[in-house]
Amino acid sequence: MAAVLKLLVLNGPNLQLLGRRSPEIYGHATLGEVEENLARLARELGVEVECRQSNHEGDLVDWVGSAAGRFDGIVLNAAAYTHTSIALRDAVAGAGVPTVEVHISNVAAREEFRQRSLTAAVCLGQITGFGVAGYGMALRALVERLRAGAVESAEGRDKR
Ligand code: CA2
Repeated sequence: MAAVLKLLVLNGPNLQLLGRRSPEIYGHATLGEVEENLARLARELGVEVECRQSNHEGDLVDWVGSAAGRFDGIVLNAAAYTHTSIALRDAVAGAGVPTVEVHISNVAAREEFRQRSLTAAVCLGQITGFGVAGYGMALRALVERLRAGAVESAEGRDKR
């Protein structure tokens, strides 16, 4: 029997403020609520999910870097590091763990500096502008791809 898929959800700087400031941009749900909803969705999908948040670039780089062999996929909202971090892009590319980039707001419709993502090109794809529902969309997309064998799970990578 195939192992239960394990997905890592990473949130970057200032996302601990979700639901507490700027609701017109980021909505009313708190990060805790987003994580609870993802845990519920994971149970529905029959997968495991682990959620982490950090304001520190190095934490995100370390977590992505150590995901290989432990997680089958990553949902990544790197927040402002999306637009600045070559280190995070290199970590995503180097880990070889299928990653979906998420943005709560529609970054394409915001300031010019938000319209460049350093990480998107090394991700499977990007979901932006659907509010916090984007996290669930990303989780479903990853699970679908992994189950279809379109991308390799940690189990498959370990057997290589
Ligand atoms: O839309 C997104 O998800 C972003 O990744 C959010 C980042 C921003 O820098 C990106 O350009 C787009 C900002 C996260 C800060 O989160 C806050 C939440 C509530 C109040 C203030 C900040």
